[in-house]
Amino acid sequence: MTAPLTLYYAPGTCALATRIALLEADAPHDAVRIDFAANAQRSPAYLAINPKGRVPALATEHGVLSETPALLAYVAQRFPAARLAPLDDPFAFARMQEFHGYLAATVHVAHAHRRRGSRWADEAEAIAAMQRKVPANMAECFGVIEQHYMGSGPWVMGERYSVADGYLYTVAGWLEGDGVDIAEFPKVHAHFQRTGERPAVRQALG
Ligand SMILES: N[C@@H](CCC(=O)N[C@@H](CS)C(=O)NCC(=O)O)C(=O)O
Repeated sequence: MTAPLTLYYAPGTCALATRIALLEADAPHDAVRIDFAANAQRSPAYLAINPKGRVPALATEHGVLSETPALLAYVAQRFPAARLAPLDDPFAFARMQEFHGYLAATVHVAHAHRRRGSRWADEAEAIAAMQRKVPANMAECFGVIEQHYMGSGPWVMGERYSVADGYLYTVAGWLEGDGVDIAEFPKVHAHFQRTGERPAVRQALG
C-alpha cells in the first residue's frame, strides 16, 4: 500500500484549491495545518519541507511538490478515475493549464499586494500605494476571466467539472476582502455559488 499524500495548508489560502481537488478525487491524504499566526511557514521544520516558505506543499512518495498548478495537474493525473482534467485532449489540457497559470501568476499576485506588499517595497507609503491598486487590478483580472474563460459553462472546462473549478472558487473567494463585488461578474458569481454547493468544497471549508 502506498503512503497517503500529505497536504500542508493554511486556511484562507490558495491551498484550498488543492484540498478541494484531493477531496473530489477521493484521494487518501493527511492535511497538516501550518500556523501563519505563528509564522510557522518560516520555521526550519517547514522550510525543510518547502524551502519557499509558502503553502501549499504536497508530500508524495516521490518527493515534495509545490505550486498550485503543478499540484492540481498531479492530482488529476494521479487519480484519473475522478476525471478532474481533460487528460486525453492536449488542447483542452493546455487551456486548463493556461487558466491555472493566469490565476497563479497574475491574479494571485495582484491579490497578494493587499497583505504582502512588503515583498515588493519597504516604504510604508509604497506599500499603501500598492494596496490601493488591489481592487482595480483584481476587477480587471476578473473581467478577463468573465469574458475569456467562463464559456457556456456550467464549469470552466465546459460540461465537466475539473480541478480548475476549485481553483477559481478559491481565488474568487478573495474578491470581497479585496474590495470587489463578485456580482459585477455574473458568470463567475453563478460559478462561485454552484461550486460552493459541492460536498467536497463544503468538506474542504469545514
Ligand atoms: N505560486 C504559489 C503561491 C503560494 C503562496 O504564495 N502561498 C501563500 C498563501 S496563498 C503563502 O504561503 N504565503 C505565506 C507567506 O507569504 O509567508 C502557488 O500558486 O501555490
